Amino acid sequence: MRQNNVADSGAIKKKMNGYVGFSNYPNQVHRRSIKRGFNFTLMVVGESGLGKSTLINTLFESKVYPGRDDSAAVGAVEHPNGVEISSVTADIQENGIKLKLSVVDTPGFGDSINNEESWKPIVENVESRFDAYLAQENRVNRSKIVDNRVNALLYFIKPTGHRLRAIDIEFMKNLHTRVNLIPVIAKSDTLTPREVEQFKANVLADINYHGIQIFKPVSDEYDDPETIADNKDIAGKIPFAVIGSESFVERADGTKVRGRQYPWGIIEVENEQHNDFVRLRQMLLRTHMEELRDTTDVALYESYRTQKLLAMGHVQDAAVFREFNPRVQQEEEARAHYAKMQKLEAEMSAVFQQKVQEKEAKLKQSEEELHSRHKEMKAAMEAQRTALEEQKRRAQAAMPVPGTAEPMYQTQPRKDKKKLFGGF
Ligand SMILES: Nc1nc2c(ncn2[C@@H]2O[C@H](COP(=O)(O)OP(=O)(O)OP(=O)(O)O)[C@@H](O)[C@H]2O)c(=O)[nH]1
Ligand SMILES: [Mg+2]
Repeated sequence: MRQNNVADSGAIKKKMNGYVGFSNYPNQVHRRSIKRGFNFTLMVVGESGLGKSTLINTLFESKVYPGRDDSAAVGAVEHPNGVEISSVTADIQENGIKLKLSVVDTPGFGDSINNEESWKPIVENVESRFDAYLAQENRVNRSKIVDNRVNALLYFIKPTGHRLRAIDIEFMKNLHTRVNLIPVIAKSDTLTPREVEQFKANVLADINYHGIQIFKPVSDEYDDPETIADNKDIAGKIPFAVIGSESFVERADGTKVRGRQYPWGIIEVENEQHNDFVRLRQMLLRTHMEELRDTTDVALYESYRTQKLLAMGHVQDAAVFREFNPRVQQEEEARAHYAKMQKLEAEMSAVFQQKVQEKEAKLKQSEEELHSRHKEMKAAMEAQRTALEEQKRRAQAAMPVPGTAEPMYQTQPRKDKKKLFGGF
């Protein structure tokens, strides 16, 4: 069932099954994001028939975390620049944090007469999203900015098993300063595991040779060992070898999983031994979502904006303007990221300390209250005891002394009493 063929439907309703996990990472979440929710836009591009639409459906329908189903979704369609581009959108809410996930599907290229400029409509689309954002930034009321900038672009590479083709290199070179480029090897089930490894190496070599910037998870010395290991693992999988499937296959143990059936066996989408789909999804939606958004905002968009303003004849402060140098930029991003983390940490520790102080003050207060209550009760008991002792003493005094018949004191005879009051 093809679900994102939206040329005429107008809207797609989609459900993101299961628990995504983006809210699990406190360092991924700005306070602003918590309050208003945030957007994440993923775009898929590549030659026709490489499984882009299939992968999108796989992504939306795969269970990220089995056993939970807590999302509702709305759909959207876009037609910027006249390119038939459709997007599938899901509104996901997790732990009170809202995420609007949009996956933009583009029609495959490679089948048109003019292949040389197949990247053009994509660049135009990506830039038009920057323009839309820029226009909103320049408005007086900036409180309701809609952010549809592309945060990551999956570029589908044909599984030839050889090297990158000219069309791939051309595309990536034209896009790498505009988007977080994530190359994936399409339909990786058509290659053997050995071929996949070799092909990955060739692709990476070509990417390096041509100076193409791709998105790579980078660790710094402040990351915890687990994150460092995770980043290394993810980085080692690039370019991700993926498979997509919209149907289920039966495993030897009888369970049904998303995958592809072959005469010799099955390939499972969500099996890390079979392909890198799970790792890719993890990186996009969990571990590196915030980093991808940050890079889009502070590096890619900023550099576009600077160029645009310069082209429009604005004189830019030399301190603000800098040549686009990916390495310098990366270092700056790392520094900015570190500063952000430090700030976050300081904020968190301040909040923590405040909470501790409040707790301590409260404890102290209730301790004091207890103490004074204790004192009051003690005084009351003391008073009661004195009173009782007084009573006891009097009662003892009233008792006849053993051995004498006479009481110790006598009441006045009645007639005296009368006499006493007689005068009134
Ligand atoms: N072997 C294999 N086939 C796949 C895979 N993913 C998709 N296909 C098949 O490839 C064909 C094309 O898939 P689509 O998802 O329509 O490809 P597309 O990239 O969206 O193509 P366009 O929309 O024309 O650009 C379909 O028959 C899919 O079933 C995969 O991972 N492995
Ligand atoms: Mg398609």
